Amino acid sequence: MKMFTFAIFSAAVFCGALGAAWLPSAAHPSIDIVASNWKFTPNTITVPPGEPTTLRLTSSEGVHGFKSDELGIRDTIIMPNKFVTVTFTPGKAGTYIVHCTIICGAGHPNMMLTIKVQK
Ligand SMILES: [Cu+2]
Repeated sequence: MKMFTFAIFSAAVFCGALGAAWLPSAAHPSIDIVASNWKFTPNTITVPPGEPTTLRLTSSEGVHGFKSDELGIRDTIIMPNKFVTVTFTPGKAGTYIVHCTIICGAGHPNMMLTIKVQK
């Protein structure tokens, strides 16, 4: 009986490991970014080129905006305590600066997120 239980357990562990290895989306979890007055947290992220990346944006303070023509990120409004999701596929490796698109106060000109596209 003990042998039998062990066999089932082993099979479950083996299948679990195999399942994880075959899940392609596990390699690219979405990245949470919190906007506030006047910064994005984190303020720098690194994403791989040529693969879809999903950002989950929210605000803990104020209404902010997000957009990058270079990276193909559509104009997005970030509202307090709501999540908005954007998915984009960066083409070229490099460092991109994404500025807040809404005039949100004194610190607005310096409100930016750095997106590093690299392998
Ligand atoms: Cu802002």
